[in-house]
Amino acid sequence: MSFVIYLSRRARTLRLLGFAAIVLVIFYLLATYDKDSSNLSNFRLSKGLTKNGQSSDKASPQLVSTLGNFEPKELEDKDGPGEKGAPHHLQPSQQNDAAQSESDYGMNIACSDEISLDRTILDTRLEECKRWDYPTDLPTTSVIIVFHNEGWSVLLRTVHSVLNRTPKYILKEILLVDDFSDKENLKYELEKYIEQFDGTVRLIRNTQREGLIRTRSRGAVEAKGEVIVFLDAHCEVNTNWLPPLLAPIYKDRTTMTVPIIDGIDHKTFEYRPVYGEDRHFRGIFEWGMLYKENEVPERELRTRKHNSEPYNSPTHAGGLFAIDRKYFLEIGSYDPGLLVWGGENFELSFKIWQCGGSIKWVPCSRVGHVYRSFMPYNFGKLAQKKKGSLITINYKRVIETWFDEKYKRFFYTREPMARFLDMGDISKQLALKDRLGCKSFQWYMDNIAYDVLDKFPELPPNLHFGELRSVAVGKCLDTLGHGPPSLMAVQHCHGFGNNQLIRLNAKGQLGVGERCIEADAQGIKLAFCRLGTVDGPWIYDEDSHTIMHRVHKKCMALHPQTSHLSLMPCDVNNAFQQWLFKQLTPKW
Ligand SMILES: [Mn+2]
Repeated sequence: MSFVIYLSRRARTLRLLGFAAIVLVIFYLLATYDKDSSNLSNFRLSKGLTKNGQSSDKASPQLVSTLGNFEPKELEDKDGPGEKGAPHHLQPSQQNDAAQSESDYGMNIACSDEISLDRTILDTRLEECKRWDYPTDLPTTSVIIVFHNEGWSVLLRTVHSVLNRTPKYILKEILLVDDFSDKENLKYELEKYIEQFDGTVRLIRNTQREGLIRTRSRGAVEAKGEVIVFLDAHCEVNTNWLPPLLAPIYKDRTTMTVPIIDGIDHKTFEYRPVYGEDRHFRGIFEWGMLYKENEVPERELRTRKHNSEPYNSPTHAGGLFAIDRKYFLEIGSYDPGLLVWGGENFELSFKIWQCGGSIKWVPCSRVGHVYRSFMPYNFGKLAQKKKGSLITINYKRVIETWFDEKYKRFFYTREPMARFLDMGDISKQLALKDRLGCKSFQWYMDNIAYDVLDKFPELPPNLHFGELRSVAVGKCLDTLGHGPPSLMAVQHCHGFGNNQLIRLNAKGQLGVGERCIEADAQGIKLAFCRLGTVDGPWIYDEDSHTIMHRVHKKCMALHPQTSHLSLMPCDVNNAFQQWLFKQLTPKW
């Protein structure tokens, strides 16, 4: 019985497949018929267009049973170095070039140079992503790529991947904005190279170094597309990456969309996903304003019908996103008082959410990004005259503009030296917030970033912060710049804070930066703070100057000979167990 059913099902399936094959052949013939007269020829189109090219109502993407309307007709298939996103390894004789380019660029340009600018990469999308039909009258788009002394082949592979994987009629232009590079090949040679693209690739240059943030804002002003997409200059866009980013903006122009980022290895240029399959993440932050990601909460996932649909995110990493150009300018683009780089992702996120817009991450849009080993250039003149850490100055501007008082306190608890920083004048930002009628930060925390406090709870105030100096040797507790888990040490007290800026909060947590100080049998250690907790085991006695571990009932002690730090039975008269918190004053 079941065998018979199996046979008849099989026959039906075969008939269906045959029919589908014939339809596909007809479709192919139709679609390729007017190849040269149509910009759309690379893409299967075009349902739902009315005469003037406007959709009667702003259509939403539809999940269909066939291949989606913007999916490429044929799969890219090539062989060669780095094709299909495979890692490419140089010959041993090329190791010098590799090392040189890694120190010049923070990535192995010698390796990149051997890989085709038109290479194929892995399609990392969920299967379901291939079955979405998107509206065909999506807004025209400028892809804005800001660069400063980028490696030639990496920059141009970004450009080629966009040209190869974007519908021509939607791509208004690729706008390259040069932030005052001085590498020779990025001058005349680059201008000459892009001539082959007949104006689709446009190049403008700053006449002095402006930094990423201001250069992006300039790109937005100069762009001609209705939507702007910012990409870093070391990316490769994946199959059918743009329509999924545009569809939510087309539906609501106050929506900003963010692609899911894949990793491109900075040594081998291997293309690979950074997130586990079928798990969705979104951008959040901790109270020192470090960018973090969190698995998307159920509450958010439930709002969607299909697993490949976009979802709301409190913030984004900063480099890659799409936004309606006029909307971006209406909300003041980036705060022009922000310096060079850092914090601009938060500024834009808080502004968008609090002032009535939204941010969506889009699982069906994937873009590869090279994570560099280090930033291969300095900020030159941009960093001069500024006192203190540029990035913390930016954070201070952002939180002073967008946070409510309660949340500002958390930032200053986590970054106590920020109180001393000169953030400049934010009156224009506050006026903009007023003019746009923006909601409170509490509203944002309650409705959008409601998962932040699960991971990073409200911070108890610091009882003490500053250098933690050993009474016996006059040296300071120091992380040595190591990451956790690692042993803490004592070093000459330099007075700059940083790795020697220790905080003890009212719940016994001893912190340095975003890390915690804990103790085990090996000694006093820098450790990851337990997510979702702000307490700790430490008690500082202001009379005896000892730091006691409540659980082990022992005290933090310095070994007189080895300088090793460990827990020892408490002895209030032993100078090697006595510590003084010394509040720091800024040295800038
Ligand atoms: Mn980057």
